[in-house]
Amino acid sequence: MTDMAAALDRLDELALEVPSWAYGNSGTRFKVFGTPGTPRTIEEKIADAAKVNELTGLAPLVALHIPWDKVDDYVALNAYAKDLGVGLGTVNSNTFQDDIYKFGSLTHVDAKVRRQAINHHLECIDVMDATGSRDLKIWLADGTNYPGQGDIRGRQDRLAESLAEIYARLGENQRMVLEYKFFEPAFYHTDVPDWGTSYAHTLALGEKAKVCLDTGHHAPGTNIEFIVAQLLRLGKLGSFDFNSRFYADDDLIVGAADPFQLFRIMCEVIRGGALEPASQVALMLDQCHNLEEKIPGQIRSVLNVQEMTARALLVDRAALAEAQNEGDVLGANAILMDAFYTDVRPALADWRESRGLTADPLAAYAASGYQKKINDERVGGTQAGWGA
Ligand code: AFD
Ligand code: MN
Repeated sequence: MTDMAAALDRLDELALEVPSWAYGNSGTRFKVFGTPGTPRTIEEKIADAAKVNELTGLAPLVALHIPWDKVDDYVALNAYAKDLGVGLGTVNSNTFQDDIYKFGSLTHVDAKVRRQAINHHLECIDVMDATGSRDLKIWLADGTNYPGQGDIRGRQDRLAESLAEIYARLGENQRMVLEYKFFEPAFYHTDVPDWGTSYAHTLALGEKAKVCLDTGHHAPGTNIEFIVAQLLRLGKLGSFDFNSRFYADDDLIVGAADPFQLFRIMCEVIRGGALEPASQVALMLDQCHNLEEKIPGQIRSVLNVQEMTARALLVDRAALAEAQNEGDVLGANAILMDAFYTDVRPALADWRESRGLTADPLAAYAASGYQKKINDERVGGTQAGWGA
């Protein structure tokens, strides 16, 4: 096994992006519970994200969601974020909440609806011009609920045409990441349901189009780390939306349902060179916690990614390759499992202190008084949520 110090030395490369919407109220179709201290504005969401980054040193970027985070002056918003020690990251489009999109957006049979959806994405790229963001994230709720409801192939053709117009608008250093999801809100078919569809469309578009892999968007039992390895090998993995789910797309605390799967994913991230910032693979979280307090939930999430990355960095790759080449099944598996079974938490606590960070970010947050402060200050107004 690689020695701990050498492994943790590489952790400095780990930089995560947290979603602005993780700090707002969220829930299920049955109920969205409000919580005291919930942000009312994107500025308050950024302040909460900055607290996560201050305590963990792990999350220097905040992803925006348009129109939820719409402001008049994005340059000022960028400066506000920078003053708090964070930057503005991926711009996430939203063509899943306007009534006009009830039967689809970029795939819609009506050119007027497609036009509005395309224009929304062009506006998102205008936002990127102002914030200096690199990635436009496109996740479409487009799909159908019943066989026969829509022309599956025709929708692909219209999708390709719409994406091509959006792609043409991207600037020199901008990218589009096309996110797939196998179901929900559409129940029979989704127009971008799997990595193959996203890969096919992004390949047709060109170099600046990549796949976004949301770890909560696969059928149960899917070998996600295989998809990670394949997309990295093809040069088409643009970003992750890390989250966790037991059954559907639950957007739970990262690693909560299956820390071993997160470890295996991070093993392929490291093997594929995607831990290095130069890889330009965005390690973003997509979280919507219903019950737990938002900020501690995000702290837990980023720490879980850090912990599984540290374990994955312990894998002795030379020994593993040798065992693999020799067909040493049990030996190769043992090399991987030795790393996974290693409790890296004490060494991580020391590592954090060596970098001037608190050894225990969750305890530090609880002792910081920040939650009481925002509970007392954020009275009135409209708490941010899925619609806000
Ligand atoms: C929902 C979607 C998808 C998307 C996110 C932000 O399932 O994961 O990335 O909203 O729009 O979680
Ligand atoms: Mn997502």
